[in-house]
Amino acid sequence: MPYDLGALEPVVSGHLMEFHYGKHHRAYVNNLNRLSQESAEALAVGNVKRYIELTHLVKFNGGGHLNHEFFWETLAPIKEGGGAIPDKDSDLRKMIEAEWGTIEKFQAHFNAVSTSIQGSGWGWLLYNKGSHLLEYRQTPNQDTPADIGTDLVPLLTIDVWEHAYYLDYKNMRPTFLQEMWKVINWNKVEERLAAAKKK
Ligand code: MN3
Repeated sequence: MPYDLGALEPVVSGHLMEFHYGKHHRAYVNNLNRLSQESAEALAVGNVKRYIELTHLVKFNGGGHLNHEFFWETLAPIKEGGGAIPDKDSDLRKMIEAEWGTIEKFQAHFNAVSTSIQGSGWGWLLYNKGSHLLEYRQTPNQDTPADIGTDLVPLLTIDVWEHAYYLDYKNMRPTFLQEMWKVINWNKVEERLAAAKKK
């Protein structure tokens, strides 16, 4: 965790983070550890049927761990630069403007489409290594961008599972999404874009 649990206030309360990081994310990690051991045991005794069942659970809990780890690093406290929009001449800003016109229009698009995700999932800003363009995509449940395509490198994500906002925002997912831009770590997003282009 790159900051204290209360450091994202007033956008995300420490109380919510205690549950989201301390309970939900923790559960994915604990399940993943247990399941990898069970999988190894199933394979060792040649129980392929059980192994395949466990693989689905490994994918869900492993995705849950990876997505949350990536999400925490996508955020930063306001006093540590959270929400500070990238410079006009930065590569990231230019690429967002080429795709959506302005940062504000990109955020509005991201919020509108992420609001419409049915049930649980994640909204993503991705770099497409094939087209060399930025894309918005969404993943259901704990699917990761790797489940959509190997050319897609994640740059930014917001968790829209109900547990990500209910304690602070009740059922108001659109308000939660609007507020979250105040704690997006754009420096980190720029670093990820630079790294993705070198791959
Ligand atoms: Mn979550």
